Amino acid sequence: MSSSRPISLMRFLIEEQRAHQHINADLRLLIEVVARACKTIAIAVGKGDLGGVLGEAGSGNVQGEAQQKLDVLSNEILLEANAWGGHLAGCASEEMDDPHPIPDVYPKGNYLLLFDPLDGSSNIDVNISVGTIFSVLRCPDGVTEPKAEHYCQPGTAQVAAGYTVYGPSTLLVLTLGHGTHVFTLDRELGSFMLTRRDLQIPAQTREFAVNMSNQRHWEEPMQRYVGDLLAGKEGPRGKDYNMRWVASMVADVHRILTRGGIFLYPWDRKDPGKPGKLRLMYEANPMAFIVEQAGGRATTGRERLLDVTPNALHQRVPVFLGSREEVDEATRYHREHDAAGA
Ligand code: FBP
Repeated sequence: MSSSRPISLMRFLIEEQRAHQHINADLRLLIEVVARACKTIAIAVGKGDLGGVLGEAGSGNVQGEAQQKLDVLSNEILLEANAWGGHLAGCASEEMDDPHPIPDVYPKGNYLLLFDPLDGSSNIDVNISVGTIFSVLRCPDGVTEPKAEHYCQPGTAQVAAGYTVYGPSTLLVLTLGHGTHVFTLDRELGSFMLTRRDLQIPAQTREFAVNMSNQRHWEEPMQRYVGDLLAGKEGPRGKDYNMRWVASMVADVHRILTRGGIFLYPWDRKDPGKPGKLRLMYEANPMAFIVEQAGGRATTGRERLLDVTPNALHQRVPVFLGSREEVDEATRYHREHDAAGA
């Protein structure tokens, strides 16, 4: 970044709006409101036990998962912040079965916001980085009370996507379809400041991220692909690979955006009825948009993730994303397997 003082998120958005037609006042306001909500979540996360926010909430979500107190609190913070701004027609969350309508007392807007309010829930109580992931779609014309089917748009329809990492520093990573940019929260100023513009993921890598404990449940091409990584320079890939797995998607993806790598959460036989663990609409699609805008690649192992036609708000999908040549290689193993009709 040049020696000049970093610019704020607000100034960045205003300049994007002036320079390009892909952002208007409503979308700019929406991004600023989400960023402000993430600042509030960052404070709660930072308080930890002192704020009484650790541990389970005693309730479950539509995924059948036990909700953490911070899942529920972060969800409420995002709902409250986005209710009155007039930029949304509705929002949907990992923590809510159905879409959340904008209360009638407030004006409605043209955008739909989808979010995973607190990603990496299993890491909350052990002080490992967690985050918030969000995706923005247009509300279909003429729809005033958006239902789940109105949110089910392919990832290519996203107009913005981002994630916040609550780690040693709080980072907001954002794309509006014109590159991927990183903002660091200046805790003194209370503002997100632009610290990396137009991030580019290295095309090649020697690092992979996967939960290896699921290996025995993987299908053949996935077994062979990871087997060849582990075989290192003596194997068909001819180079040694290192492994990392934080088990917070935001942290694993941010590492990959910063220095390259491949993130893998494939389908497995552990629960054959489930097409994967991660959710398409508010985990896989926003991350795929961010990664592609940073020169990376994102597939299901077989097809481009952003081209997947959603059929349910909380549907799950296999995820392969990161350095484009490595994701192409992993996808090639699966497509050749299918072509061989094995
Ligand atoms: P949530 O915490 O939002 O449910 O997200 C799912 C997640 O925690 C991802 O962040 C992470 O990549 C993955 O699950 C970890 O899965 P596992 O515990 O199977 O390694």
